[in-house]
Amino acid sequence: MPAGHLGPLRDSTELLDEREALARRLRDEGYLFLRGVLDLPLVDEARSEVFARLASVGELLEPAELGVFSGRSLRDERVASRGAFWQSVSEGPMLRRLTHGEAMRRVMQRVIGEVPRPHDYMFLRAGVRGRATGLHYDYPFFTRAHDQVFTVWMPIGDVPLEQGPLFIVEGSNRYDDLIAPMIGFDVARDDSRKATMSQDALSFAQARQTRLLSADFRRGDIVVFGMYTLHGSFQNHCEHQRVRLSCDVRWQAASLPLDERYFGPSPGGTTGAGYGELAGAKPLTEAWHVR
Ligand SMILES: O=C(O)CCC(=O)C(=O)O
Repeated sequence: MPAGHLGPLRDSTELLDEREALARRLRDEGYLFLRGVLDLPLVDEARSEVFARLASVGELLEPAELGVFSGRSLRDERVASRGAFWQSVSEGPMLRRLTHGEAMRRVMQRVIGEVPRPHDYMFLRAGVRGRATGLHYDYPFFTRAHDQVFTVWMPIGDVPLEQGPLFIVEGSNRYDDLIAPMIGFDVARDDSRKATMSQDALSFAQARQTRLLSADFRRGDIVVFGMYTLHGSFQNHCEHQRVRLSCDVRWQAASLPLDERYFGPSPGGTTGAGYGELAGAKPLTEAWHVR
């Protein structure tokens, strides 16, 4: 990344007790970067829980807590259903205590200013070397009922830049030329266009003369952003084959209507295929070689 196009996320942790300023920052910048707001031992327990499941299908070297990819997967040999396996990993008790528990609820109550409600369906991501997420807005996935939905992206453990964390495109919440044509776009109902851009993030940032904002994430940090904030993730470049573990969960005011796809004991997810539609349900395989 040329230095001019990479920048730091602005830390808004000190605004957590100032509801108006917090809301203004989210509105103005399209995101909130909040450091150390989660219970750190719980992050460690959630990480161990997920990594133990990946190790059980041969994807991690022992000790599994280090999260080092083994270079192979026995997932399809050992589990009857990819979707059922991924749902059970995504609903692990420690993970859910972290992602849907009291600390998260307190933070989101402050952000939303009302009793918050998280989606039951969540996107757990175990990214091996070479994995990245292309540029997109979350609008086409989550705004069927209304657009007052917020994504919470959370590293589950430290995720330094070399492991390919989330980035936010600075100022993208004011890109009216991209936002206006997106209004009404529902990715599950309109297959004539794609939610993810084909342009790579760096050339996009160069063309727009903007920066990709990210951080060396530490356990306990979160980023909250709205449906009109362009984002993606960098490629995992870790030489030691460490898996980048993170999740993203959507939150809204409990008083607002629900998009039923994402709630209940067996949520269908965006397309209705349940947890089986997620990239996370696929066995881990390295996407490319750094050298
Ligand atoms: O973690 C990633 O790779 C992408 C996350 C994302 O797109 C999201 O949180 O909406």
